Amino acid sequence: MIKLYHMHTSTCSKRVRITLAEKNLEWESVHIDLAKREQIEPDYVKLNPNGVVPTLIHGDRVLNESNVIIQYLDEVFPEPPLTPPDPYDRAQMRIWMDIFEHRLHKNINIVSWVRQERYKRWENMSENEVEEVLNKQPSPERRELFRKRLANGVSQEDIEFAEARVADVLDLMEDRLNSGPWLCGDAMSLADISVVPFIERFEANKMSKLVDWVLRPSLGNWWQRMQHTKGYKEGFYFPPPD
Ligand SMILES: N[C@@H](CCC(=O)N[C@@H](CS)C(=O)NCC(=O)O)C(=O)O
Repeated sequence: MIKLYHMHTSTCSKRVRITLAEKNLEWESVHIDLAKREQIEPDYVKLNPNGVVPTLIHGDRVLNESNVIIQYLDEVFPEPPLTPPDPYDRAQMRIWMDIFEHRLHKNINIVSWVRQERYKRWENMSENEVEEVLNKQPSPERRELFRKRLANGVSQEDIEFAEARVADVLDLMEDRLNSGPWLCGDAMSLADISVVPFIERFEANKMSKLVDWVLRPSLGNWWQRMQHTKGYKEGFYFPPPD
């Protein structure tokens, strides 16, 4: 039995839903509402010590980290394979996934704070309430990140720097996709799945240059291809809870 703790709009949750759909796996949904801070409730933190989504439960096994979860799923449910057979291609796949999490996701998150108005989750709270929520954050890094953002905000300069770092990653992808339809190997892999949820986020964040496919035509073609995959069609969207 597979149970996924996720949020309908979360990019990391989408990675897992897309992989589950590609593999045609049945799963039970437990929706975690980040705006209501359900991710830092003590019962959930027992499953995910960082207080983030997603978390996957497979039988009695608990897994965190979306890129690790999708690698686990691909190993346990090998059909259809989403990892290239060649060890070098597999290494490249993991490098891409690392770039997507630690460069792309990290920088998108900075932009989303302003453009997706994430700061509004902290409005209309007294100083004590803010402090209480910060202290409930299980991860010291996230606690400090929120504390700094609430104190100093995110400047236009920060946004421009973050957007430029995302553009660097897209340039790397364009370069790679000039010589083949997928990021590594001959078929779609977990690397492609790991990044695809972010493309829609560029539009939502009004990062129009990043979705101007005249500037990056190979990436635009890849994006078209990805939207036609079973995983994307079935896993990207999840109905919001009532
Ligand atoms: N590296 C983690 C990152 C997870 C993460 O940042 N999840 C976001 C949603 S995409 C979250 O739960 N944020 C909670 C918050 O903002 O407090 C993973 O890939 O699973």
